[in-house]
Parts: sequence; C-alpha cells; structure tokens
Amino acid sequence: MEIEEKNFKVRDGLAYVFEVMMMKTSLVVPAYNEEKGLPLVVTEYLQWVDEIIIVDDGSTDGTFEAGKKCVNDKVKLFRHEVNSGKVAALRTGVEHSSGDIIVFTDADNTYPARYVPDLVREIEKGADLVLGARLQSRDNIPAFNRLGNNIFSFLATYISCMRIKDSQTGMRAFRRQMFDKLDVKAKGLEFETKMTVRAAKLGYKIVEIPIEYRERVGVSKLNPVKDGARMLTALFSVAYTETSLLSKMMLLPSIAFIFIGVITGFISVYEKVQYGVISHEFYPIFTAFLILVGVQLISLGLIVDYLTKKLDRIEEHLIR
Ligand SMILES: Nc1nc2c(ncn2[C@@H]2O[C@H](COP(=O)(O)OP(=O)(O)OP(=O)(O)O)[C@@H](O)[C@H]2O)c(=O)[nH]1
Ligand SMILES: [Mg+2]
Repeated sequence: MEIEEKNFKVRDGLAYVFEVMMMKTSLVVPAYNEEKGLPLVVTEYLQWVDEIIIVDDGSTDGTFEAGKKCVNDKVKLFRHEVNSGKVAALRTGVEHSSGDIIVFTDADNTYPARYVPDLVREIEKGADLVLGARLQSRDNIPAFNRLGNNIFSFLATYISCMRIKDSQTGMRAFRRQMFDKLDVKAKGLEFETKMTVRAAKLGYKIVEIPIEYRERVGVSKLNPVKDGARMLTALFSVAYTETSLLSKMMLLPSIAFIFIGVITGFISVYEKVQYGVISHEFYPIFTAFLILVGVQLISLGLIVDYLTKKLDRIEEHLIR
C-alpha cells in the first residue's frame, strides 16, 4: 500500500516536471504609437520567450511598419484598425497566443527582458500572478506618477490584506486560464491595478519580483490625472464588488461611523474658529471615537474577507 502510494507520488511528480518542461511562454506586447520602442522590445525579448504577439492598436505613426519588420516564425503581428485601448490590445494578444504562460510587457523599452525566466519560474512553482515590481531605478518613473504608484500600492495592500509593492506594473506573468478566470472589466491603464487587486481579493497567490525600470523610449500615453482618477474608481469598485456580504455588513456601518465622525469633527472646528469655544463639548470625543471604531471595523471586515477568500482557494485546491 505504502509502495503503491509512493509510486503514485513519483509518477505524479514526473508528470508535473514533464508538464512544466512542455510549457510554452507567449509574450504579448500592446503598442500604440511606439515605432521607436517596439523593435527594441521584440529584439530583446526574443531569446526569453517561445512566441511574441504584437498588437498594434491603431497607431498613427510607423509602429505597424516597424512591427512588420520584426515578424518571423516566432513573432506575430496583429492590428486594430482603430485605436481601442490597451486592454483591447491585450485581449487580442492573449486570444492569438498559444502559450500556457502569458507574459505582458509594454512596447516602450521600460521593462528589461532578463526578468522573464524569474517570472516564469514563480508560475511553475505555483504562483497565480507574478508581478515585475519596479523597485530599482524608480527615478525613471516621473515623480507625480511615482507618488500615485505609492498611493495605489498602499491602497491595494490595505484593501486586499496582502503586501503589494507595485500594483500598476505592466510586466506580469500568469497562466492563460487565469486571464479568463479574472475577466477584468477595464478599458484603459486602470487595467493593471484592477487585475492585481481582483486577483488578491479572490485569494490567488501573487508573487512580486523586484525589477529595474528603464527610462521610456517615445512619448508616454499615461494621463496622470485622468488615468489616476480611473484607477482610484477601479480600486474602490473592485474593493466593493469582491468583498463578501458578511464583510460588507461590517464595512457599511463603519463608513457611516466615519462619515458622522467627520461631520462632528467639522462642527467642532467650526465652533472653535467662529466662536472661540466648542459649545457641543462632547463632539471632539465623538469624532475620535467614531473614526477609530470605523477604521477598526473596516480593517476587521477586510481581514474576514481575506480569510474567507483564502479558505475558498484552499478548498478549490483540495477538490482538484
Ligand atoms: N495608453 C494607451 N496605451 C496603449 C494603447 N494601446 C496600446 N497601448 C500600449 O500600452 C502600453 C502602456 O502605455 P504607456 O504609455 O507605456 O503607459 P505607462 O507605462 O503607464 O506610462 P509610462 O511610465 O509613461 O510608460 C504601451 O506599450 C502602449 O503603447 C492605448 O490605446 N492607450
Ligand atoms: Mg510604459
């Protein structure tokens, strides 16, 4: 019985090693007006992946011609006649790819290709989503965008109860089924943040690999204010939709507590500034109490949510 069991494990292990060895990696590169960066990216990544899918997203410069020059038996080029946004380009890329593991990168030469093996290795070891976290040469991210990146990564960490250092990175790897499972509803550059937080909220295993970030080639397509606002909305919409009913029951009263706390706080400040005394003398205490309880309840709700989702994933693995 014991021997049979051991044989079974060895057989299983061999099957796993064989499966991993046979796994193919596809790189998807969305490109919108990236005539300078695209050829550099394709040349650099070619040795690290089995297939490259370029999607020219209705560019008006020479991106399509530059892409055509890169096409060979490993590199395929697709084109959207009209600019349809980064996510549409990524979807087209994934649809036309044949790899088991998909890697995303930008067409602006910012993400060095040498990290691909590290990303793929983590997927093979069991991670669901691997992020290339831009922790080295962060100066190459413009100061305002860096600030936004820190804020969004902090919020993503808080909302998902999982340490996330770079929620917005464009270099990421995952198994192709994961893309369909996550089914991220986004149009523009809020996609990355939404994908990261959704995966974290659903209890998937996220691993971050520290990577260098290079200075961009060509003109940036990111509008810090417009895209930043979309990222913030996306973050809260994922936080709300992916939080279980049980946790929401804790979150909603806590938001009300904080809201009332802020109002009593404002009244206290107004009275002090206007009349020199606070006539509602208990309001400052109410303010501190309501806000503290509210924040504690939110944290507790998020922790409960994290644990329920983690248990769901463990159950899923056991059933498999
Ligand atoms: N913004 C944008 N990018 C697109 C679109 N279609 C494809 N892309 C590609 O998506 C990638 C991300 O755009 P970037 O301008 O690099 O945005 P970013 O990396 O957040 O910002 P930077 O730090 O300035 O590079 C690039 O490779 C674009 O060429 C589109 O419609 N809009
Ligand atoms: Mg970029």
